[in-house]
Amino acid sequence: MTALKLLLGTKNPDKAKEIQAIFGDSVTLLSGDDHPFADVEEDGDTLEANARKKATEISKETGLAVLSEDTGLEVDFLKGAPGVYSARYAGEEATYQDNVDKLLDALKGESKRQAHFRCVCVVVFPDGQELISAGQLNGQITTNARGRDGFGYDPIFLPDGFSKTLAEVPTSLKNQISHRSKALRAMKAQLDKHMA
Ligand code: ITT
Repeated sequence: MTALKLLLGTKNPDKAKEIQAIFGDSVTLLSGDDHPFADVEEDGDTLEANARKKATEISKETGLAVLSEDTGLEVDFLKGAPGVYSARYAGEEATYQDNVDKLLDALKGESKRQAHFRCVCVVVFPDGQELISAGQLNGQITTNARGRDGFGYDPIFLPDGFSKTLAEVPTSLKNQISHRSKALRAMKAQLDKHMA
């Protein structure tokens, strides 16, 4: 049986690497380098809306089945912020470091530091059919950044049950426990059913 082909509808190379590592050879992921697509404005109010919008628009543009995802870090003390605004928490052109600094500042002196990453994946097929899945990783925001692996908010995220941040553990371990791996594994199960 030939592997399912999906265009990876993300412009974030850090995410793309993780998705490739999690899916392995079980799905053939096509790249935006070979199938270019325009930027999609992420103006939805929810992770679901943004993931769906990205997959739908990129599928329409390319005529391919597309996997997109939207991820947010939801901090309890901040009533779920930065959430859907995680990429631009410190401004439109914010770097990972800017966002991390702003979040550490917002939680300065605060002992309530529970948070979770939530990832929503959407696959849209050229005929408009759609599959959706989600994954969550619970943890705490540290008081300072630790570690060099991972990306985004990983250096300040301590998963429950771990004494190291997501940036201090090997990416292979992050990919076993992460919000993204949970959402992608759930998506893979749906894809297998869909293709059967
Ligand atoms: P695409 O929309 O092109 O996929 P993006 O970087 O805009 O890429 P998101 O809106 O989903 O993607 O990501 C929001 C931000 O959340 C992202 O820029 C990172 O700062 C952060 N983020 C996402 N996944 C993360 C992870 O696994 N670990 C740490 N931070 C993460």
